[in-house]
This record gives sequence, structure tokens and C-alpha cells, in this order.
Amino acid sequence: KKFNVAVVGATGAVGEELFRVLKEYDFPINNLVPLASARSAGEKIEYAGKEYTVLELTDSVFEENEVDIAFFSAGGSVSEKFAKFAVDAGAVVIDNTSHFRMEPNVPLVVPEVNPEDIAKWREKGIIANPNCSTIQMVMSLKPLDELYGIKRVDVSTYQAVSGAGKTGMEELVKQMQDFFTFKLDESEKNAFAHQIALNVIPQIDVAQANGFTKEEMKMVNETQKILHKDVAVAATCVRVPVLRSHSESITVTFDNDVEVDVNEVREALEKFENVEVIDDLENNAYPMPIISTDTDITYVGRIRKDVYSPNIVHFFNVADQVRVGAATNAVRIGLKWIEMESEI
Ligand code: A2P
Ligand code: 11C
Repeated sequence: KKFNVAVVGATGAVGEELFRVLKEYDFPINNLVPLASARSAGEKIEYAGKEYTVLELTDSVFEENEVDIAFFSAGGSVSEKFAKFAVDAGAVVIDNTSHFRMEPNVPLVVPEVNPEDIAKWREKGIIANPNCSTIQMVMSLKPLDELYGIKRVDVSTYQAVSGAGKTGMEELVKQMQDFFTFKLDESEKNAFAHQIALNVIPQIDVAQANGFTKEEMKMVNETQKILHKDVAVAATCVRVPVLRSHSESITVTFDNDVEVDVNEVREALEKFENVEVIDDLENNAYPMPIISTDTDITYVGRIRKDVYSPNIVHFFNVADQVRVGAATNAVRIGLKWIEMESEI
């Protein structure tokens, strides 16, 4: 069976990557319906050698095009307003925004970690894609939780500008160009709270009453929902001048009686689907954004046992934010959904 597939946010950073990933995974598409705002309606996009016209997102566009699967990647307020029209038209919505993630009757899914949750999609017609920094973190937490039982996670992130969409990426490039022509002082600084070129910014998203940012609290709440476990999480989320792969320094505390064996940790990670270990410090080998960018793999390295506590391990985790953290996860959800629905 083939499906009519809509992509809301077709002209954005994640939308454009979605077309590449759909093609690479040979997604069973009957008709493709690229949607964006009135600003880009009429633009052409190419998919599998055919040209498609971008349509304006409207209340009726899903029904008119008999959409079966709708990927949403145009921001939370767009999902809030338009997801219901896709659901009413009979489509399953795979939503990349944070809008529905914490609703109890909306599954929040990383297919390698909690594919079984997809079955709950019928309750609201929506499957939520987690935040990018959560996705790559739970890819490494899941095998370790199965191995030893996780009690607590402390994470600091180094997040690429792609998390802020095309405007974020363009702003970093422009500021770097302006730096080399001695114009950085006058360069536009709109996408982030401060200049991002040659800087790091310890704030992603807005402040919360508890002193953490919204991005940091997403990592707490989403991790607990995906792992089905009240694991303690503390995050510090930092924007760095990298184009499109997020890095994370992660410290995991296991249950009190655990004695970490680094080889067992490495083996558990290596065996997990779509995770690869690069861990040879003496030969300068570890995950970095230049390795993960344009791949669908979550890379883990710098694995080491804590010097003081036998139940603590530290490691470094890197993945492409636009793919693993968004487009690829969404496409994998779609493929899993098709597989599960065809078994019913
Ligand atoms: P448009 O290009 O027409 O503005 P990014 O995350 O890279 O910034 O991309 C955002 C995506 O979301 C773009 O495709 C953008 O389309 C789309 N978008 C933003 N606002 C709306 C809206 N109100 N209705 C439909 N699409 C929107
Ligand atoms: C960033 N994580 O790197 C954000 C982007 O909840 O989907 C994704 C926001 C979200 O800026």
C-alpha cells in the first residue's frame, strides 16, 4: 500500500531534510503534498525526479488531498492550530514540535527505544517526535538502563545552530563572514539572545521558574516519558557555533549496588540499533559533529568509569540534529506506524 504524505514546513530546514530521508528510506508514497505558509506557496520542490508545488497550509488542504500521513515541522503554534484538521481528515500526524509531547494520550516515540507506544496513536491521531537533544540521549540511555538500571542522569549539551532552523544556520554563517571582513559588530543578532559566532550561550529557549530553561526541562520530562521511568535528570543546555550536530556530555548514575564494567557498557551500546561506539582516546578517536553530520547514527565515545563511585559512568554522545533529532526519527516513526497498522 502507498500513502498520501503531507509535509508541513516543507521549505524549512527539517522539512527539506524530510524529503531526502523519505527518499533514502524508500517511503511508500502515492502523492506528496508539500505545505508551507502563503509566503512560499507556489515554490517548486523536487522529489524522486518529479516536481511538486508547495501549497499553502489551510484548514481544508488535508481533506482536499486525501492525506494519510502528515509530518508537521513548522513550529508549535502551527501544529496547535492545524494538526486537528489533518486528524479530522483521517491522517495520522507525526509532529516534530513540542506542542503535544507531554499530553498523556499522545505517544512520544523514538522507534529504537519505545516503538510499542506508537499503538496509542489512535487516542488523538497524533504521534509526537521528541526534542532533538532528548532523542540522541535516550538512544544511549536505553541500552544502559537495560544493562544496569539508571537512577540519575546529568547532562551538558553543546547544541548546533540548526536547532533554531534555517535562520539560525544562516545567522552563524553570516556572522562568521562578517568577522572576516571586520563587520561582526554590525552583524545581525536575531536568532539567539547573543552573538553566536566565536561564542557559546548557556541558554536555549526561555527561562522557567525553577531556574532551568525550557529546553533543559524538556530533557527531563521527555526522558521520563520515553523511558517510562522517573529517572532523575539535570540538564545544562548550551548553544555552540556548530552548524548541525548536537553533542552531549553525559554522566549516568546507576542503582547503588552496580559496579560499572566499561567493556559491558561499550558492548551494550554497540549492540543497540543505530548507535555506534567510537572510543579510542589514545588514537584521538571519539565522536564529533564532523563525524555525525549527514548520518543517521548516534555516536558514543569517551566512555569511562567514575574515579570515585563504582556506579557512575561518563561518556560523550553526538548526532545530527536535523536527521537523528528530527527528520530521520519522524520517518522511522512513520515506517513503524505503517508496519504496525498493516499487522492489524
Ligand atoms: P515558509 O517558508 O513559508 O515561512 P525553519 O524551521 O527552517 O525556520 O522552517 C520553518 C518552516 O515552517 C518553513 O517551511 C515555513 O514556511 C513553515 N511555516 C512557518 N510558519 C508557518 C505558518 N504559519 N503556516 C505554514 N507554514 C509555516
Ligand atoms: C534547539 N532543541 O536545539 C531545540 C530545537 O522542542 O522541537 C527543537 C525544539 C523542539 O534549539
